[in-house]
Amino acid sequence: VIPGWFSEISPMWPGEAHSLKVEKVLFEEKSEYQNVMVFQSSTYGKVLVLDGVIQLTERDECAYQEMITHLPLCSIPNPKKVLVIGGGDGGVLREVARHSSVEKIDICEIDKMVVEVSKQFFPDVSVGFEDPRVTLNIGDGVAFLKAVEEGTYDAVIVDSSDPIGPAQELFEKPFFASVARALRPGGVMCTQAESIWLHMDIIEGIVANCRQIFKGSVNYAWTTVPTYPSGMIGFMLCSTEGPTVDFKNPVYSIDEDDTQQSTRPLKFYNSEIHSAAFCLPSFAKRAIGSK
Ligand code: AAT
Repeated sequence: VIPGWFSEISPMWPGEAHSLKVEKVLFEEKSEYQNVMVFQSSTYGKVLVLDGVIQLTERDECAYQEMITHLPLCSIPNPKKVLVIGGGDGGVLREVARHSSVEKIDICEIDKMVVEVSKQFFPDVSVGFEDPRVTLNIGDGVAFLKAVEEGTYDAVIVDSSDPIGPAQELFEKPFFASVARALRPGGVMCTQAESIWLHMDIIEGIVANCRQIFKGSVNYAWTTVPTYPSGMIGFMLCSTEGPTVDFKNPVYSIDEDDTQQSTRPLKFYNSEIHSAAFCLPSFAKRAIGSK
């Protein structure tokens, strides 16, 4: 450990640790679920850390939040009801709110301290909570989904932390089954699906589970996020039986019709990068396959 630097050390990426220079620790407290820390970095703005793992930095959060949101929402026409699991910082809500077709945005985050800390230190991210279409539920996403009426949502976005800690069940088959149940026919799920450089075993497990549960399309996409382990992170995109969803060819071009364009233009996502996100390196293509 280098003094004055934050190093992201975890058994999920043994033998490596990305480091950021710390200007000042702004917050550190233990919540009911995890250790919550915010620091000012020298070059990535403020950083949110849960149990020693970077969840977002001000500089590169756009690459994650825009992709995890617009990949699913631009793949279907006129999404109306959207559920976010996790995502207590509000960044995914901010992105969902760009879609003028959306009428209702539910979010279920397990840890209210994440919401409070985001409102205090990350106003440009937590701005997502200000949209009147948003209803915040504090609780476990697994339990929340079990209580949802069948066929409620057009899209479910799982903005989850890594499968060590409170998010473990969000990577398991029963959870995917309740997501599929909560979706309308031809509805879509996008879930945080880790790195092809570090977690091919986890990804293969997610893919196998999703192929069994989701009878529509099942595709892996990815984006670059410099402050996430290995500098990239992937998403699992799935659709339920019903109208076919062709994830690789978006049906909606938000880049041209962005209701919030004037306040905060999209920094990362566009239709070209949407399609490109599904192109996989050969080793990943062999392991994941395509359908
Ligand atoms: N948008 C920031 C990126 C995240 S946040 C993941 C969120 O999921 C956290 O706020 C965490 O409290 C919440 N969470 C974890 N488990 C549950 C659960 N069971 N139900 C509801 N919410 C939950 C993800 C960063 C990925 C990091 C990659 N290394």
